[in-house]
Amino acid sequence: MVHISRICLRKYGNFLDNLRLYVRGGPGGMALPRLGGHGGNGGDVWVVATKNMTLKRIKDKYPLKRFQGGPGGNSSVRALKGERGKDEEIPAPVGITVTDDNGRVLGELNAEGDRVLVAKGGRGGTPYSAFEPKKGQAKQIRLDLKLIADLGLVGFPNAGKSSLLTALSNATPQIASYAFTTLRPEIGKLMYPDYKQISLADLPGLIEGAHMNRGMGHKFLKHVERTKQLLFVVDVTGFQLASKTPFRSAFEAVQLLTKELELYKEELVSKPALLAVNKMDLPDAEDKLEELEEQLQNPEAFTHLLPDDMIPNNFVTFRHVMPVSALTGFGVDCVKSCIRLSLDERAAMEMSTVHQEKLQALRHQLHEHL
Ligand SMILES: Nc1nc2c(ncn2[C@@H]2O[C@H](COP(=O)(O)OP(=O)(O)OP(=O)(O)O)[C@@H](O)[C@H]2O)c(=O)[nH]1
Ligand SMILES: [Mg+2]
Repeated sequence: MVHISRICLRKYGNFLDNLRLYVRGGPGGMALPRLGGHGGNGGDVWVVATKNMTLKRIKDKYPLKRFQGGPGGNSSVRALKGERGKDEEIPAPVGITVTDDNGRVLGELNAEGDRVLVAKGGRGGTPYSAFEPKKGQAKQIRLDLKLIADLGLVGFPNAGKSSLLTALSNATPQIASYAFTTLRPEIGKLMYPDYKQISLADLPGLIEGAHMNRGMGHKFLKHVERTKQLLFVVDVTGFQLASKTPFRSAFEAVQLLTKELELYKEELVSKPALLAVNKMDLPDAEDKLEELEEQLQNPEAFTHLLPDDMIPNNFVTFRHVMPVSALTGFGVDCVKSCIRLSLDERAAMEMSTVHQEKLQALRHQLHEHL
């Protein structure tokens, strides 16, 4: 009898698809009432699309997640007009929507160099403001990676990704027995009895060498970045692209796919991931599944099956390993529930982080007012 699902404990990945930051414009400089001098304006805070940046990198580089513009210079006898405060720039990845805490969109970063103003510096003191300098704007902002779907299907060609999407959702992608049937992402919606909807992106198949752009690899891998979680799909009987390329078992396929993602962008591998072992209707599928499960439990012991340079640095621990047949419908309901479970768990975890951060921000504000 086939195990319907094996739940593996997996540390939640550290891939980030959103990040909250505290930003504050610099305070305006002091005026000089005696000589009618103006204080300089405080510096602004900008989010700037920068090459090779990720949300995780912002968090690692700025653990406090607080950004402040420089203070405006005070007016003095030597310089009646105080200097303007220095602008603060937050480097962020391309493909980001910037919102404030109320969900209002402040701007989008669609290309390298795009900039969004998130907090204006305070005006320096002037005779018109009774020489009182102003504080800069202060707010929490949120950077959200623009996602194409909640989950993305990752697999070699012909694994049955499009067939699985068809079995799970209302989508009708093209299905065929030749490689690279899918060339553009197609999104399907998974409907649940409580009206919750989850989007699943059917992505083009990856091949060995995708990270070096083989088989339009980069274009395809880019889509994988833009989903919250990954649904790996492998053919339980293995895969061979062409008669001249090596045959890969399901275990090898999992590890080679992991390595391709890792070589493209290491963070991708830290996304929560599930594994659908497809084509369970084929002969010997149960024996092969058993072998795969054994190998996945102790992948280090089976690295000799992989080319030396294709052993992943970190093996993916799947949140669920789900045998399924997209053709007969076996296990499809289970895949659907596991997907829901995985996303709900992640959302609950994120919610508790947001609450903790809000609490921390309140404590901070209180401290500042004391
Ligand atoms: N026996 C069997 N065949 C399947 C199953 N799922 C898919 N197939 C067949 O496998 C072939 C490839 O299926 P697709 O769904 O197009 O595979 P894909 O992963 O989307 O392939 P690409 O788009 O080329 O990457 C088709 O001939 C399907 O009919 C299954 O559960 N059992
Ligand atoms: Mg396809």
